[in-house]
Amino acid sequence: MSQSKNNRLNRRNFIGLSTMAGAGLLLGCSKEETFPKEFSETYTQALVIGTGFGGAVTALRLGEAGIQVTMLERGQRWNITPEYNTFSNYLIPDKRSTWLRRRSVPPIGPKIRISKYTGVLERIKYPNMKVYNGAGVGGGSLVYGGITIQPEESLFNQVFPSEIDYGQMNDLYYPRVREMLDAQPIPSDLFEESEYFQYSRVGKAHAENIGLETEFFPSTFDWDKIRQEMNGELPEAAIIGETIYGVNSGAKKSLDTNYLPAAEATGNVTIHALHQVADIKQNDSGQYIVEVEVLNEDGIAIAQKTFTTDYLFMAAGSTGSTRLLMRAREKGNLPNLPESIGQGWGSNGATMIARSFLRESTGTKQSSPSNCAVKDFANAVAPTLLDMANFPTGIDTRSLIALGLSLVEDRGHFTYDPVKDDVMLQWSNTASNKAKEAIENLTNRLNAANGGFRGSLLIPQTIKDLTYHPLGGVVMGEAADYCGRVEGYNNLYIMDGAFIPGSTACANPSLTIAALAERNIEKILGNDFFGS
Ligand code: FAE
Repeated sequence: MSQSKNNRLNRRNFIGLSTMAGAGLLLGCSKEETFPKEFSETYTQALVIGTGFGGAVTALRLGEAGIQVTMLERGQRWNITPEYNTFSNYLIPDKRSTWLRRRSVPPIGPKIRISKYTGVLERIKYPNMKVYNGAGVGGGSLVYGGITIQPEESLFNQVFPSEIDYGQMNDLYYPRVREMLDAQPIPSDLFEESEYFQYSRVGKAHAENIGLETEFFPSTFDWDKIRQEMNGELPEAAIIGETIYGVNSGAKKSLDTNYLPAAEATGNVTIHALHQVADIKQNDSGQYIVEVEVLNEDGIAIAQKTFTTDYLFMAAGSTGSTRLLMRAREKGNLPNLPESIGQGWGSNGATMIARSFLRESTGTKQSSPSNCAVKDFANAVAPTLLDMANFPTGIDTRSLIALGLSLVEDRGHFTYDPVKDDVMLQWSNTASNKAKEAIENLTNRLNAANGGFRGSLLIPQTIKDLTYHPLGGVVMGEAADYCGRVEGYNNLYIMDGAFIPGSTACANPSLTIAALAERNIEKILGNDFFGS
């Protein structure tokens, strides 16, 4: 389609939106201050929704190939300030901690009243499952623990179809991501000598006492900055446990410090923060129309924009992309989307556990990040990886917490509610049971050999109804092909955790999501952009 016809279509759309807005004001159905005040329309060759792992990889590689890219991100851009006070305090959270809620929502610890704000951590509460996501430029990397772990081949092949070749992932795409993220394991002197990592040493020794292998996985925390925090050259941040609301010293190498600035440096990629995608449609020429609400920092829509694009990349995360695509299908905006969209969702078999009344001290100081994992792949219930985590309270609680990731088959699906125009996860109250049994099996063996009890004063025995790892909804080989092309439409791609079949095989997901995005964008560029 010619550019001028494209502009005509956009203008029609623009007038439609303006008329709707006017009607809204006349009917008094929106408060004046919450109603979008400005409208604009833009054409972009490629558009990426979301700036997390899938989106950041996609934008960089498109930009390097000379494609003009617009990235839309609902959350804010968070730059480390000279005063080192960018993010909310960890133990006493303020509004910057939380995405549009009146109470902070830490998975463990006190929930504090705050004002509604476009903070970094989102919690979505579905029946039997609470899902945590990052919100802001950098997506989940703003709130994540930096664990950059590659699944083992035999487990990977139990989850992923044979079309995803582990050898190729291992040789090309996993190393490509690790290099871009500059992910490094904990230096041995810090692990062996620092009082801040006493908890990790205890956890590792306990696992080895029952014959389990442990791994120092690469982390995207900057170990030099952690040393600087320890010796007072930087303010305390990671070393007092900052992670899930951001790290004020800048010790976390989130995507806004690597992939995203590299994408912008190509000169072809523009990131729009506080741009929340509301709806996706298609015009008569097959271009995608992306309708956006521009938010202020309190989350109030202050403008509407429409973007038109030839290539649309979905990277709003498992829950975000699935929701946008299901709504587009159910409302008839993209009616040819397959029924399989919304299916195949999994929690990555995540369960949190605590062990307490241990014989050894676990330290009064417990630094982020998590740095060592226990491999319990012969667990009698299900193969399980245990990420040993820190829970700094300032006192020696003689307890340990950890995140278990078990290879289980339970899956949920999303349904659409036309009245609310929203989707709901259907996750049964027994769906997390096998993962819980696997982690309890491991915990009981650890306690029997080393002393200790399940649970602690602060943490229940197991927390099985929440996940930091939403995966699936637009799954490879079902709702999309094996390179992320969504079924039913041309030039529509899924690049994020929604593409993954519910598990990343006993590994935290960010590395696999990014590596698959590297793989898929290489194939998409070769075939769909520059193919003969
Ligand atoms: P994600 O990174 O979630 O990015 C999606 C982006 O889309 C976000 O920036 C959203 O704000 C944005 N978005 C959503 N809806 C819209 C919309 N309508 N319009 C515009 N923008 C939108 O997606 N994984 C690890 O591997 N290691 C860890 O240590 C680890 N720790 C974690 C700790 C926490 C507390 C949490 C919540 C997660 C953790 N994860 C970890 C999981 C990891 O962050 C997650 O798997 C990835 O971030 C998912 O990447 P995606 O590209 O799927």
